Amino acid sequence: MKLSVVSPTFNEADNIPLLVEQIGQALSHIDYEILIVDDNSPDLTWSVAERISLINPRVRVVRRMCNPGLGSAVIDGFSAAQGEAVACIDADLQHDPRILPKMLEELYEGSDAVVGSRYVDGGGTGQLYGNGEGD
Ligand SMILES: Nc1nc2c(ncn2[C@@H]2O[C@H](COP(=O)(O)OP(=O)(O)OP(=O)(O)O)[C@@H](O)[C@H]2O)c(=O)[nH]1
Ligand SMILES: [Mg+2]
Repeated sequence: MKLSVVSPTFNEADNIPLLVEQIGQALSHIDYEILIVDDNSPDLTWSVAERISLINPRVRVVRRMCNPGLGSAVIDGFSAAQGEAVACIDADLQHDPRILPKMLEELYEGSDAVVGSRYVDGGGTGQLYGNGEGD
C-alpha cells in the first residue's frame, strides 16, 4: 500500500529539508510520497520544496495561489495524493514521523482512520526532533 504524506505549509522553508529527511528515515521500508501543499509562502517554502523535488522524486509540491488556509490545503493534498493511504503531518517538526509505520499498520489491520495524539497511551510531547510541543 503506497502512503501519501500530506504536509500543509506556510512559512516553513527552514523546516522542509529536515521534514523530508525525517520522513524518509521513518519510511525507509515503505512506498511513499510527500506532498507539500504551500500557500505561496513569502519565505519561499514552495521554492525550497520544489528544489528538493528535483532530486527526490518522492516529493511533490502543490503551490496554491488563492483561497489560503490549513484545512483546504490538507483537502487539496488528499485530492492530489496517489497513495492508497493518506496521512497528514505538520511541517513544523512537532509531529514525529516515526509513528507513521505504526499508523499504516493499523490501516492494514482494518482501521478506517488513525489519529496520533499526546493524550493516548504511549503518546507524549517528547523532545524527539522538534521543540517538544508535539500534538
Ligand atoms: N498551506 C497552509 N498551511 C498552513 C496554514 N497555516 C498553517 N499551516 C501549516 O499547518 C501546520 C500546522 O500549523 P501550526 O501553525 O503549527 O498549527 P499548530 O501546530 O496547531 O499551532 P502551534 O501550536 O502554534 O504550532 C504547519 O505545517 C503550518 O505551516 C495555511 O494557511 N496554509
Ligand atoms: Mg505547530
